[in-house]
Amino acid sequence: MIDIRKDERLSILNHSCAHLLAQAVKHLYPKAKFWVGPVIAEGFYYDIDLDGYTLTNEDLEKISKEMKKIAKDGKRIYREEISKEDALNKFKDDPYKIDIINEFPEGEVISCYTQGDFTDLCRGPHVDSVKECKNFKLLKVAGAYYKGDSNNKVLQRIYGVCFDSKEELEHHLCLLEEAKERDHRKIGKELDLFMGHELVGPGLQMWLPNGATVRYELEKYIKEKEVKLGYNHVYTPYLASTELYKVSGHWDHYKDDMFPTMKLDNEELVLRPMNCPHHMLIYKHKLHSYRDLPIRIGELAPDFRYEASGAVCGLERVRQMCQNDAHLFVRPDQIKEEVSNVVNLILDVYKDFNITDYEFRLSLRDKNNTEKYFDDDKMWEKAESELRKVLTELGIDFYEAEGEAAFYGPKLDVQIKSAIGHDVTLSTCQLDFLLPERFDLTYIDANGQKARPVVIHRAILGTFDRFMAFLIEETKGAFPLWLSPVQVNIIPVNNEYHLKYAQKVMEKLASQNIRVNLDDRDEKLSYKMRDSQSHKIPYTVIIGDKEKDNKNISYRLFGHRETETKSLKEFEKMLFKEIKERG
Ligand code: TSB
Ligand code: ZN
Repeated sequence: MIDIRKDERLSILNHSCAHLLAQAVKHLYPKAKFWVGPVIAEGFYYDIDLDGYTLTNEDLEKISKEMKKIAKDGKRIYREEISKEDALNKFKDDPYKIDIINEFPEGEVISCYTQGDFTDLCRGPHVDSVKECKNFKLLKVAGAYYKGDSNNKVLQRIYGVCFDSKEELEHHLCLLEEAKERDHRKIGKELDLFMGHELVGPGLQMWLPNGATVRYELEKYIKEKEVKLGYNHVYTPYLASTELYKVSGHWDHYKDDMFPTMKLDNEELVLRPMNCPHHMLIYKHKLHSYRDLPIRIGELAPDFRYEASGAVCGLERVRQMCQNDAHLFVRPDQIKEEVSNVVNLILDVYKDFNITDYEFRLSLRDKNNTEKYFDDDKMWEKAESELRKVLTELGIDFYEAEGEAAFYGPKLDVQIKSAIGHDVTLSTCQLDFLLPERFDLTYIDANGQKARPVVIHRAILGTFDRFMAFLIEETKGAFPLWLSPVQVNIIPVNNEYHLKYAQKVMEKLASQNIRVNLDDRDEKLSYKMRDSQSHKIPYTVIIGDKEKDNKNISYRLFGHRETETKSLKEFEKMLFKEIKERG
């Protein structure tokens, strides 16, 4: 989906359309007061004070009609530059604009744009005439606190988008519709994959049997891969003493993202937000020689983070998550090779899942934010330059983003876009010189001296939660065979004549660990066939007279109209091959 802000022409057009919206609202609601109307990735919005009135969809239609009328009139848009004093005078009845004007530094030029009977304070630039804004769509309206502060008044935020041509607008609206259809929350409900409940709370999802099956397969898949690459998996507790996080530095730099402490008698416990501290202790538990390194400790590990209730989103952003986590303890001379191995593992996994739309991001600290990031310039510079060097040498394209690092070090994040346009991190690989210091980790080097290892934190699938959200949106719920909750659905044409043989087929497949369902409901064949498709089951087997008499099966692949016939043996062989290859 296009990011409107990244296209100069579309930015100007959408910003002009926000003014057109404000003008129409002013016509229909003369008492309306306007706050700001910026361009966003999805188009534009305008925050409007309607004195407590909540706009309905019918209102949006009326506003839209008025906008069309104004656009048709085709008034020119004029720019005017005025002094602060004149601006204060001109907008004296509009407290929000006065607020903006007062924030202008003395002496700076203030510009206004006028179209017909409407003038708005604006830096510009704008298109020449309101006529250019005629291909727009108002998308929705929502409440938004003035200045984003929940102590303030709720304003009406109207969202819209504008294009140069009707065709471009329609194409964009089609994409939006498709994105809505792909939203993992919608598909998750339709396919019974996961659910939330208000009695459990925001950001706390329950994986239903279908979703749990997919997750179990993902867990097996990634664990097998990691074991082959020399990882050792552990289990560690989800709780720890607050002291652990004081040692690690989480207490100073990550406390706001954690659930509050549980105080019992003279103990203080906390739910862990990350697994690194536990893994540091596992490393420290034994003496290590330089020859033992790298040591790779992996865990499929539940973590708890106090995400804002407004920010949680289906499985994409949750408060309890399960990381596909590992910490690699390496010698400084092994950083390059181990980071490369992690990057290659990411690329290998992406190939298996056919993930092609992603970007590598080098996430750096914000030097001025000493609260969020551990304060040691030298350590940061070393870690950042090491990671940058490895990436450059690997020939990986990446962009840099300040303020996105972990508190303990810079990260190489893989960014993807969700269906509804969220930019989120899927995989991550992080370089850390700090935690080995804080936990006083050592190994014995080739000269028999104590030396400090470096830690690489990495999560390939990220969390199973977020990966599942991504996978649902990528596949639209039509999982590959090896992941499908139900792999084969058997439909007897007529229960009276074909059920017995159908049951036999089911038992045979089930005994070979194929996930199979027998649809023996007294419904029409066509209904059951449609139902099988809507549940996105990869193979639908049909058992009728021919199949029963010849002792074979006929099947239809998801999304196909043709039916193939095979002996049960051949069918099984084909399934095994496809499952094994995880194609
Ligand atoms: C990789 N200590 C490291 C670990 O060793 C760590 O915790 N890194 S992290 O903070 O970046 O989290 C790892 C991954 O978890 C992220 O890359 C992201 O894919 C996923 N993730 C983070 N927050 C959430 C959340 N609230 N919901 C779902 N997944 C999340
Ligand atoms: Zn970690």
